[in-house]
Amino acid sequence: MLQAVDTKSCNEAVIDMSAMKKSARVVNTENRWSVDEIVALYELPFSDLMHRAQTVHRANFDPNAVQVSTLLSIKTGGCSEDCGYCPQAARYHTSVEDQDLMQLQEVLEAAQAAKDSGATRFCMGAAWRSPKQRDLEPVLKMVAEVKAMGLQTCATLGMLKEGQAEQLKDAGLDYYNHNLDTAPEFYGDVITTRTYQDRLDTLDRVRDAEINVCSGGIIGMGESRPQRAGLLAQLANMSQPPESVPINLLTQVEGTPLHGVDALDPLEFVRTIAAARITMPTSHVRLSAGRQSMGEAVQALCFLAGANSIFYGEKLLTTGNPEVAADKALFAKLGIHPA
Ligand code: SAM
Ligand code: DTB
Ligand code: SF4
Repeated sequence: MLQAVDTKSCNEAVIDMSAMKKSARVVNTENRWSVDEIVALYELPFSDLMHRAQTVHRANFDPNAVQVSTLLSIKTGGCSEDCGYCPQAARYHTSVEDQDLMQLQEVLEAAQAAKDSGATRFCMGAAWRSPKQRDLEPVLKMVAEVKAMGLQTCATLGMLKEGQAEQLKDAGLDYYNHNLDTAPEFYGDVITTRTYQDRLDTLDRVRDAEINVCSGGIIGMGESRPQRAGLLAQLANMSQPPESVPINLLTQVEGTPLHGVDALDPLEFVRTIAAARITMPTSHVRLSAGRQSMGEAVQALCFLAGANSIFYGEKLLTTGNPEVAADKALFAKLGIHPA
């Protein structure tokens, strides 16, 4: 089982953890990062940090290719959890309107539209703490049919119980998104209805079912720089780091507890992308929520820092995202091609 890494005395704990992994799995014993080492990356002069990130990026990826995923909220709002950033938590009074699980046909229409506009992956998100078996059955059908359309499939449905990841794998799921959200030390300030270990257990189940892992977090929730580094250390020190690492800038939504926290300096966000790239050289780092408020220049810096995936389409789950036309224009301006 994956364990939350004690980020103060990091490396030994990580080695113990990897020794517990299944022997059949390819275990990455290189590129181990302490929190202090990651903080030291943040403290580099900006140009040195960007050069280092860009060098790592070029050694592992086409620097001008950006993977594009489209999100669809297949079940919206009314969630029992208390995630302090989330407009879909039932306990917060936000403008989100609850919506039951969508019908298969509507989901397929949205997937076709995403494919037509150039997305290669379709990610279905549900505001559940954890899917019940009766919730999962229709989602399995959606996964199978979206996959049959020639799109990569991704789902984010909350915590998975024993056996559920295998069902998703059998249906054709390529990626499962489940974020650690922040460092273990800050986690309790944001969420109390599920533990950090619950999240690690779900990621373990996804990994064991041989589904690609998509896991990252949110920056700008009032965490400190060492806590930002602590999140990256958790991800980078997994025995197999996630294939996909979404880095979200908090989208502040009125009615949520985190509405009104001090806005993050955009260059600190860029530094986080660069540190993610350096510490997880072969992972896709996704510039996720928050692009709408960033402007082109900050997004360009994020691509330079090694971000090579975005959410594409006018909506994330409940909040806005840049228009497809604006993203196409930005890609053209930067010489980026979608992958
Ligand atoms: N309910 C499932 C869960 O929490 O695992 C899946 C959907 S949940 C909305 C997926 C992720 O979206 C969260 O883990 C969080 O990282 C991100 N997210 C939610 N609200 C956000 C916000 N306001 N700003 C940035 N990211 C957000
Ligand atoms: C992730 O890391 N970011 C996406 C996706 N995984 C599911 C969600 C962002 C949600 C932003 C707030 C909203 O639109 O509700
Ligand atoms: Fe529910 Fe997911 Fe929002 Fe948390 S992030 S309140 S689990 S929908």
